[in-house]
Amino acid sequence: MKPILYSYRRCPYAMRARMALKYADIEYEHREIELRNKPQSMLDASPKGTVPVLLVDKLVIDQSLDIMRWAIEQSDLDGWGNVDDDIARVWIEKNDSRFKLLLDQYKYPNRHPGLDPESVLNEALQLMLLPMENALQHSQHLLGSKMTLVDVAIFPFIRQFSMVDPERFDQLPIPATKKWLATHLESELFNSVMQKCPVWLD
Ligand SMILES: N[C@@H](CCC(=O)N[C@@H](CS)C(=O)NCC(=O)O)C(=O)O
Repeated sequence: MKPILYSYRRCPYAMRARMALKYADIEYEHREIELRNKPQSMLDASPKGTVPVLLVDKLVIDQSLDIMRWAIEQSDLDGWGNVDDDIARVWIEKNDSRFKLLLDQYKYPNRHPGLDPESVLNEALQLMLLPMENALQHSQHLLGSKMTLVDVAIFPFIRQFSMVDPERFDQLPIPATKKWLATHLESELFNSVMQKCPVWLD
């Protein structure tokens, strides 16, 4: 049986998982869900109710990074997994914790009426975007001359951040980061995992 992926098109965690599965050339059954109406079969497999969830026979992988790692264990022709684990962890943890929080604050200002979006943007710059710019001024990808799972894990979140206020993002002094983002946005890999799929019903 093919693996099954429960996914949501616009979810950045699901995007990174789909990109890794595609990269590793893994055939799977795609089950597009609605976050407001999650299929019972997904909740039975993973009661925490977040996407992505990958089912491989009896194995349930319900963290996006674990799905990425599983995918590149199957096939890793371009060496996405050849990284210094400590450096990779620092980037990804920063993205998934503090930067994700700032992203949500920036994206949903109505839910955070006490916060000034420009201050949130500035915090995100200091925390994530300027360190990325520094790295990308020196090399084409975050960890050097080759793309790795770190670039792919982080890219969907930077994309989402850039889309909150594209004009404001355009003004930021981060040319190398914008180029990195544009390269990912234009990539066949990304575009191939963004096709619209009908919603799966149990
Ligand atoms: N740590 C999880 C986070 C996944 C996550 O939070 N996904 C969101 C969608 S982007 C979700 O499913 N949220 C549940 C909901 O909104 O009900 C992972 O890396 O897979």
